[in-house]
Amino acid sequence: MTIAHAGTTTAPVPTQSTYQNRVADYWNAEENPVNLELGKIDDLYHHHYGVGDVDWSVLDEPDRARRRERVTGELHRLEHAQAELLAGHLGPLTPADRVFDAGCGRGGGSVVAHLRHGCHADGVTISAKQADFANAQARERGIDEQVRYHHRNMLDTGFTTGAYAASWNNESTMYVELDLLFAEHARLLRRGGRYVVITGCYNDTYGRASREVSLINAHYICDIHPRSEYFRAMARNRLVPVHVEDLTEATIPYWELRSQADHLVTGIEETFLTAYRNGSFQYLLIAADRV
Ligand code: SAH
Ligand code: GPP
Ligand code: MG
Repeated sequence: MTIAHAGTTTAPVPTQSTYQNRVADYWNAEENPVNLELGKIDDLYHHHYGVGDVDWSVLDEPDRARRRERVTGELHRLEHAQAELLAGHLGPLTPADRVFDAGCGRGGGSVVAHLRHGCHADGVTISAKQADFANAQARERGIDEQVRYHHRNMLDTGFTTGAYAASWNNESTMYVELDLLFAEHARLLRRGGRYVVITGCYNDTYGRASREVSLINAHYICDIHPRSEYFRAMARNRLVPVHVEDLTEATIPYWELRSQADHLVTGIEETFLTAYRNGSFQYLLIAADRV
């Protein structure tokens, strides 16, 4: 096992499949303005969507450049609110506690959790480029002693058993088999530790995956799970839900604004809106206790 010091650590990744190599390629190459332009605002780089009501007055701004800037700021505010919502379910935590950010992207979520709780954080991403980027950000903030990012497989982290008071997946469960993922969280969390997931899942009451869900899978190279599978896999892995929240209604305004942000759209916006509106897809938060 490689011990974490300042800078990215890369452990051998024996379980990495061809699929996981393709996922890593996607994230090593990813440079969407919708992520980089938002992150630049306050150096919190998120790879997740937003929640909450939109301030629609941003679209009334007459000056084109200023309008773009305000739309960018508004989308970032909503993505940040999502990260704070998740971090609020991790606690209570102290600066002595350690948290695990599974599928950490460019690192924003671990920074938010650290700033809120003072805790130590270990973020893991399958993309070496993301881990390097996130570690550079932590150094610039002067929090690299407490917040560290690792280029590893979240299914097989090599971290210490029982060392974590809380852990989470923010929009990263659709890349892995849930049983393997939850087994690793259950191993890392101490008894009574908290696990939180925010994810897009397909709705079992609709039936199987809709056309829109399949389009989202193709767009991101992922495999969205049905809602039911989360609860089955948690029950099999000593994770007992304590709070479940359907965030679908809360995320739709973000997508409505994003679909009108000509300078930021990626082309997937209408698919998300259709998927949420036709009832085939849900945005879900689950908080669970490790028993
Ligand atoms: N949680 C972050 C990023 C979500 S994007 C945020 O909210 O901003 C999805 C992330 O999952 C990417 O960083 C990708 O590298 C990571 N990921 C996908 N499969 C992974 C795996 N097997 N192990 C570690 N990270 C993985
Ligand atoms: C968010 O990342 C997207 C994912 C992690 C994959 C799919 C998520 C679902 C809920 C289905 P991003 O911020 O990089 O996406 P985008 O570039 O579209 O903003
Ligand atoms: Mg994004």
